[in-house]
Parts: sequence; C-alpha cells; structure tokens
Amino acid sequence: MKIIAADVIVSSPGRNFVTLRVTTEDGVTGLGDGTLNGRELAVEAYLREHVAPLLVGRDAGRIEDTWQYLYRGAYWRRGPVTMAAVAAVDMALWDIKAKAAGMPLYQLLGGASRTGALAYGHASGRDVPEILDSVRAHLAQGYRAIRIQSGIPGLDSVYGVASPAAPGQRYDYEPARRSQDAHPRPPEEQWDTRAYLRHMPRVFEAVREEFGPELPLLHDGHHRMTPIQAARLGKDLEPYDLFWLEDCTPAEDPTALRLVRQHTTTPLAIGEVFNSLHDYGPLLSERLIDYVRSAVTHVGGVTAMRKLLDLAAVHGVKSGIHGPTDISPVGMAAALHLDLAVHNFGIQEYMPHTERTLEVFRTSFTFEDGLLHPSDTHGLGVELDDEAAARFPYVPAYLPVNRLTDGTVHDW
Ligand code: KDG
Ligand code: MG
Repeated sequence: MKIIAADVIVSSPGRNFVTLRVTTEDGVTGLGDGTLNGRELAVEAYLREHVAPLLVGRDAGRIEDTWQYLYRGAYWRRGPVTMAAVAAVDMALWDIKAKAAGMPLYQLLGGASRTGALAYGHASGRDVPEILDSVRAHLAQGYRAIRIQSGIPGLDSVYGVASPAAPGQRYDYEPARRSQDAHPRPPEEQWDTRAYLRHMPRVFEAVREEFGPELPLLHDGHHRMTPIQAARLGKDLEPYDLFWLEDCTPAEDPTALRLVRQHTTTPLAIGEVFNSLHDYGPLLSERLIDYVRSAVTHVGGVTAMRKLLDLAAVHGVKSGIHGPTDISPVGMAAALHLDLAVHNFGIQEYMPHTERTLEVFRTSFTFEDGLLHPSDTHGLGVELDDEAAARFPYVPAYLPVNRLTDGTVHDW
C-alpha cells in the first residue's frame, strides 16, 4: 500500500493542534498527532519540509522501517520537535494498518488485557474548600482516581489550578495562554517552594479527612523541587498514601531521583517532557520510579511507546501515559489502545477536550464509570473534519514562564 499524500493540518479549536494525515493509493487514511504545546509551528515545518516528501511513495505497511528511517536516518535524532513529528507519522501508519486489517488498533497490539483503562481526573482549587468541591464534582462525573493541585497562600496563580467555572460551565484548565498580539510573549507566574512545601501536606490531610482512605490521589510537582525538597515532600505526604508524586524534580537529571528514593516510599512518576526511551537513563534499571509518564505524541509514537512500556515491565514499572488537553484526541486514542493492550498498565491521565475540539476531531472513545475505552472502531477511531478545522486557524499561545518572588526564573 503506497503512500500518495502526507498533509499537515494545524487547527485551533480552543487550543492549537498539529495533525498529520497520511493517505494511501487505496484511499485508506491515517491520522497522527504531532502537537507540541507552544511550538506547534516548528513541528508543522519539520513535517512539511523534511518528512512529508520522504513519505510519498513509501510502503505504508513498513512501520518499523519508517520509524528507524526517520529517527536513525536523520542523523540529528531526538529532541521534542523531531520526535513529535516521528510520532505523528508512526500513529498515522498504525491507524492505516489497523483500518486495513479491519480491527481496532489494540487488537494488533495483542488484544485487550482489561475491560477499560482507569483514568484520573484533575481536581483543583485556590483553597481547601474549592478543592473539596472540585473532588466532589469529579466523583459525581464517575472518576475513581483524582489528581489534586492547590493554590498556595501568597501566590496569585499556580500550575494546575483551574479558574472557577461560571455556573453551568465546566471547570477547565488550560495553561497555554492565547494571544492575538503581533509579538506574543509567554505569561509569567510566581513561585515559592518553601510556601508550597508547607501547604501541600495540609491539603492532602483535608482531602483524606473528607473522602477517606480508599480514593487514589495523585499530585504533580511539575519539576519545581530540588532533590532534598522532593524527598521531604514525599516523606510528608506518606500518611496520605498517594498513588504517585509526579515530576518532583527537573527531569533532565534522572539521577536526582536516587536521593528522593532513599528517603520516601511515596511512589514516583516522571517522563512527560522526555522524548526518548533513552531519557529514562537509570530510572528503569535502578527502579527509581514506579510509573512512566511519557506521551505517545512526544516519545515517538506507538512503536516507541510500546518499546518503552515493555522495558518498564521488565523492571516492574507501570504506565501512566500523559494525557492533558495538549495531546490531541488522536494522541489520546493512541494512548488508550496501548492502555488496553499492555500488561503493565497503571493509570491513564484524562482531561476531556472541549466541545469545540470535538467538532474538529470526531472521536469514538468512551469514558464510563471511571474507565476509558478506545472503542472497537477500526484503526485509532478518530477522524478529522477538514471543514471544521478550517474554521479554527492557528492562534499563538504559550505556556507560562515561572519566576521566584525575587524575580529569578524558575522551572514552571
Ligand atoms: O504542555 C504542558 C502540559 O502538558 C503539562 O503542564 C501538563 O503536567 C502536565 C500534566 O501532568 O498533565
Ligand atoms: Mg505533569
């Protein structure tokens, strides 16, 4: 089955997405997600200029060979832009293969290992009463596992805290701020790690007091602590039995987690900013983490994610695939097929896309009673409506930059 076209579609139905559509001579099409928050046009250019011309004429069925050709064959391998582009191609080719086989993708990956993927939702609030309300709202929607992010006394806005929704509206959180300025700049936020370390144990104490010991609770440190600070937070949160503490230290130094691990039994998760299996360094072989957090979109697609999860399984580490709204519904569907198939599934992050996004991306996956299922639609199970996409052109949007209260730039 020869590839006759590879088209890049950048759309912005509420937020920006980069989608690749690969078409074969038989008229089968496949979609891939190449969205990289705040750097969408770099992936678009990489795909359009350097990848699409190589795809036309290739056999769509040679997925592994195409992956190696784009990765190893480029000499300048890895990096978030390159790997998002490779991921987009890889997902599209798996979509085509599964459609041609007349199967949902998870069947090609070995079939279902479970009835659905346990999803965690995102509760947050500026203070404890708002957080408790947000947890209640998530439980009412069916979530069986919940991430808790909290405002910090003295700081105006903090990562992961949604603005309160107007009555009747959903409680959405979208960190990338859109701008129609000719020269847009990222917004800025403020940070104070000592205030955060003092506050978070009180938040978890209140949540456990209200909702009891059963509910799996998660928290994202978003790369903001030094190893010794992370060790302290892990220890302080032990009485509240977290499902995981995510990204407690900056991810580029995996050895930092050796120190954290020596001090706490709070389970650790990391990897959403990784773009290669090699970024994990000693994290898997030394069992320094409990969950891998890579996104299918950023680690190089289904092919790369399957290898990562198999390597993780060898070391008793489970999956926790990244699934915020900046992963498009196509990337989300790819994650769900893997979640259903692999043995070492842990949990799936789920932040539902807005209705506007779902006008462009026609999805078939379901969320019921806390579990996600990719559906039995052939392929990935997502199609893109070109007319709807054309109604939502690209809008510049950037993630915030973080500064300490004295003005020093800090990890966001
Ligand atoms: O683009 C950045 C977001 O994907 C990230 O901030 C979300 O940390 C995140 C998470 O755990 O979902
Ligand atoms: Mg995170």
